[in-house]
Amino acid sequence: MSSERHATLRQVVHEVVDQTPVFDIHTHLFDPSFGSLVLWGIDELLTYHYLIAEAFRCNREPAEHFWRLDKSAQAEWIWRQLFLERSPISESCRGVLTTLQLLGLDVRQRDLPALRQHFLKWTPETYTDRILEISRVRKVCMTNLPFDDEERPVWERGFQRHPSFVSALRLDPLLLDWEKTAGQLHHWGYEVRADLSGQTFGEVRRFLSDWTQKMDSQYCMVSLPPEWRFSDNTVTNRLIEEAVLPFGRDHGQAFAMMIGVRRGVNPQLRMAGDSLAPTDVPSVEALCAAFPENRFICTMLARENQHALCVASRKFRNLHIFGCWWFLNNPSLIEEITRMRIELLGIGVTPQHSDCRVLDQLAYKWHHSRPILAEVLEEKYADLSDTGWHVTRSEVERDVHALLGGAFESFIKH
Ligand code: HDL
Ligand code: ZN
Repeated sequence: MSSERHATLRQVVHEVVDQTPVFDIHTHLFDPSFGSLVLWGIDELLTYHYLIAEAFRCNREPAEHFWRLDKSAQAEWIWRQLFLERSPISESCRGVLTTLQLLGLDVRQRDLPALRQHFLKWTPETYTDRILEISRVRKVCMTNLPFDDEERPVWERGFQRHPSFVSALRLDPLLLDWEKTAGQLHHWGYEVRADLSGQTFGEVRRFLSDWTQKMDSQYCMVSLPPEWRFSDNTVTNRLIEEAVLPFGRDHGQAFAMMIGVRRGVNPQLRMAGDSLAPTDVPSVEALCAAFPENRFICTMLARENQHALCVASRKFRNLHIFGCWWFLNNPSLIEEITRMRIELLGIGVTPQHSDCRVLDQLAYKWHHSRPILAEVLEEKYADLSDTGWHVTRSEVERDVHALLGGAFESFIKH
């Protein structure tokens, strides 16, 4: 390909990827109506659990010293440990600075109190729209938990929904803590029994239907441990096969599985104390094969699982894979995984989601991921050009819209 054509292709691809609005298909963000559940601003950015884990490694103070501090003191401690006493070179630290830069703030003073002043002028509502605009994110999928005592009342009293926020119904307590959750469901009027007998599965399906309707949920989801196996005769699997999947077939709801988290390997770190392990891709293949009428969405936490998961998605058109999740959300791994996925799956994949917990993170997580996707796409389109197949700008726009949430929207559509 001529150097002029390559230069034009590069410019088109990077422009399109940079400007295409994103559907962020998995986050822990909330519609502004959720009040205190909406996390935003510099102190929340600095006390994101990724940074807590990194800061704890910098000294030997007892964990309780940190947990006793209030939010702003925690933020100041992390700012000192990770930004002042050593260069903020990790991806999580870089993200804080990218966000401040995109907000037009000057970090050269390294003055946290001065930086805090800039956040005083915002409200959750105005800041939400500002961050969505900076990030070019058109739609954000929340992680919604009817079992959360702070979140549930907001859904029960109802609220005016922000047009850019949609829901996903999170099922971890139902599928992974049935003993306790059965009691809660029974208290709410669902005739369920801890031993799964009687009308339990029908009543769980009624619960799923009620809350899917209340939230207008886009899909159901669960985070499964690395030990999960399709063939095990467990309460989790019986609830999946007898309740969640029949509900999914009857109501056109896809089922998302995020697999590989080992919760609380270091309890001292609280939410920052989770780790990972490789899981069993054949179990996902067996599920897709056994339930061809269901649609499955999947991401795995271990780098070691990524190639096999791509191949599984090649084998089953009812399996859509997504994201460079959590410990994979780093430039070197995003590039490796995205290149492999495009080579194996073409456009039928969702390369990235943000998993944001703090609203401001939308700005940096997409600002960091977009150029990586653009580099991979430019390389692949250049390879096509070398065969004589030259993509047009509108074809690049079509492909990038699909990769940034469009293909996912088609996949989950009823
Ligand atoms: O279970 C999940 O959805 C994970 O994404 C966890 O929330 C994790 O704590 C996280 O925030 N990852 O980015
Ligand atoms: Zn998450």
